[in-house]
Amino acid sequence: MPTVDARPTSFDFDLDTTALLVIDMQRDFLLPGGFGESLGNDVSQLRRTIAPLESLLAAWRATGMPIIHTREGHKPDLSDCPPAKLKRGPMIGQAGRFGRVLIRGEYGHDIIDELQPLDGEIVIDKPGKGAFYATELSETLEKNGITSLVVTGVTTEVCVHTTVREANDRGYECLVPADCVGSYFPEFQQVGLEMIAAQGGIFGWVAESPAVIAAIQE
Ligand code: TIU
Repeated sequence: MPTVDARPTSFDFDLDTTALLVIDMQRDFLLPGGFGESLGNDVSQLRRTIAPLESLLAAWRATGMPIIHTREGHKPDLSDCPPAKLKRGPMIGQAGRFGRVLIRGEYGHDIIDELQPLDGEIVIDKPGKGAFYATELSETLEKNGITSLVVTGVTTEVCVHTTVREANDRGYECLVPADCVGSYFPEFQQVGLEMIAAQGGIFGWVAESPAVIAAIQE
């Protein structure tokens, strides 16, 4: 059984029951000139996750273990966007540099070129921050016999955290590679990771991706 050097303890996982989750690596959040940057955010804080994620994805693909990508967004008529979310995110559905912001089918809503899903990889569209809410993720994991998740993507304290919390309550073991998750805010990155591994691993484990890659290549 592969073992990863992680916080707060080592993380043991079974190659047959572990999936890689790549959360919301979308152009709207990551591209210079896109929605995220238009809000005044520093996208370089997210873009530093791209190279480590490319390496982790390549290693994961070589094992044949499941890979699930998610995208945050809404139907073109916004019928799946709660008014409360729209009120605090008035740009949603408006014209942005890369199409209507966070709308399915728009260029900006899709995953960045470097991390495009390959045929056979699962893509889950989600209207919320968590990947379990109003999606087919639970059924997909059950169908594939998955009990552990390696959770990556953006942003650390928003969609990654919400998903890890949802997964934890559903009984999944979650490992978060620190270099493969990113926040626009360095202080949230740091404390977001600390919160996961605190109290003996209140939500899961935190590691570095080279340790995960070494473990799956053993
Ligand atoms: N994917 C995700 O985290 N969505 C967000 O809106 N994140 C922010 O940090 N705004």
